[in-house]
Amino acid sequence: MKVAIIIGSESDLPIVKKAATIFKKFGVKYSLRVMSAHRTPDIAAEFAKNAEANGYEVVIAAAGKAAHLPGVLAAFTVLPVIGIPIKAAAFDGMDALLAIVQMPAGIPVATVAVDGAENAALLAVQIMSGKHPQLREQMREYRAAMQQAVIESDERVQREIAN
Ligand code: RP5
Repeated sequence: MKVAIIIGSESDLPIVKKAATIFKKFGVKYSLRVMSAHRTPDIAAEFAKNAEANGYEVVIAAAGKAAHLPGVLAAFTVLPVIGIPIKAAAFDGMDALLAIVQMPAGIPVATVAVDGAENAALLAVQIMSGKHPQLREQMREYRAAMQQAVIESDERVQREIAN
């Protein structure tokens, strides 16, 4: 079980580190590569064409500005592609969000929130859990831990602030 995380620029790295953290937690192998739909189009296309043969099950692609990377990768593979719009300078990530989410019919890209790397990784785990049932169990445990954290947060707030 292996996921590809592709970033359009090294400047996207701080955001996608959150996805890497999730994969480490779930014991999912991943590759993290810098490839650009505009600056290295041939490398990006070749990677996507070979991704399935190279054992990847899901591709995550993060890009900012005119964020064509997820769509271009999706055009060259039938693997599921998850796009992370990155908040770059000018439009608070709205530019990347629209570029990634508005795919033409036939080539879907599952788009998460702006800078939503954590959800991209969780969605990848959920997709792979169809083939790897142990991931589904881990996801249940992850949710239970999250629920517990919120309950504890509620208790803390009530104890320290509300009274
Ligand atoms: C996109 O342009 C990248 O994904 C990045 O988010 C943005 C800016 O890239 P740099 O100019 O920082 O390399 O292609």
